[in-house]
Amino acid sequence: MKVAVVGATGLVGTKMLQVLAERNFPLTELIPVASEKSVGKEVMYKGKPYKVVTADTAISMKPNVAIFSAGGSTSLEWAPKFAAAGITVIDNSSAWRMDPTKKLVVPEVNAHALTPEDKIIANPNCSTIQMVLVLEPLHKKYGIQRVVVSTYQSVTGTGVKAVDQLMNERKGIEGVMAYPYQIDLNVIPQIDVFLENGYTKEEMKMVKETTKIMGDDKVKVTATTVRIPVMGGHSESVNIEFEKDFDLAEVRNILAAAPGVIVVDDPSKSLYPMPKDAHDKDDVFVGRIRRDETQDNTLNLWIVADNLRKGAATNAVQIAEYLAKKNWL
Ligand code: A2P
Ligand code: 11C
Repeated sequence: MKVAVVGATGLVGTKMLQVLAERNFPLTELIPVASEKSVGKEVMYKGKPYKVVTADTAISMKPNVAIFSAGGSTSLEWAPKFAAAGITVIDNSSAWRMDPTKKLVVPEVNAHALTPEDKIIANPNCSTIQMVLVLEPLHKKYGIQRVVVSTYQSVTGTGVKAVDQLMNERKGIEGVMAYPYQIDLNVIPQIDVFLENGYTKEEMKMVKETTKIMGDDKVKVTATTVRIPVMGGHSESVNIEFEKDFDLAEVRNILAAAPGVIVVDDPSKSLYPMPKDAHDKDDVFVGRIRRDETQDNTLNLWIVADNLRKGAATNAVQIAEYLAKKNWL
């Protein structure tokens, strides 16, 4: 299987190479793709160097699948060209997510929606992926009516420039700013741009993508997304109102059995998920599971995952694994 990684020199692209290698994806040839300025540079895969090529050259090399993480405009321009050449595209940008003709996939939740005809498949936003993995098994059992989520998001979600900003601020060095404000010793209640309704684009991604992935517009989501000076993963405080009542022990059992989810929840030992522990892990961690005592049928919990792993690279590679297993690539 020939695999192109478009954006192979970026933060998520680098993680994709790492995840493909770790999971032993059935890859016979790697085609790393980046912008013109990076052509000829080398990226490492399983200890061997591979030369970066342009998207045009990659198409002529006829990969079976191209995993994109090179930004929305590159995806809008290049994904249709790859697809027209018969190459399946898995795209990590927001370019195609809400296009009704494209599937938005978290394999544990809706891989069944995929068909061999899907040539451009969208990978959801990181903060959405980790939340739906936990919501889906509970929705099946108790029927979710409403979700109120507040996020605590890692600077790695913004990219290298933001990681540099945090590290420079920590060392007292002046440098490029990824955010309009200092992030070290601060909290910024804005992720991405503001929209006309007063919410940010990140907040509305969580609202709309959740409904599309779960395939049920009865699941209402309202979100506040916040950047914090943390590396390693995104955290989420989630309040979930169900149609039916639940038993807390049963909720824990459902989550413990859910694919890709690990329950870390022992208040007596101060055990709960933290981004420091989720870093470089493929799983989604859930804890602080407790009843909301102010309202019937309502649960509070805390979700943490590495946003570059399950939130981006791992989810995209899992989609590719599913397609490979079906012999659709
Ligand atoms: P390059 O390193 O040559 O700029 P990040 O999200 O971390 O900023 O990474 C973006 C990734 O997308 C990089 O690998 C970048 O390559 C790549 N990229 C940007 N523009 C293009 C393009 N037109 N074609 C292919 N890759 C691109
Ligand atoms: C962040 N969630 O943490 C964003 C990054 O739509 O894939 C990912 C943006 C996206 O800043």
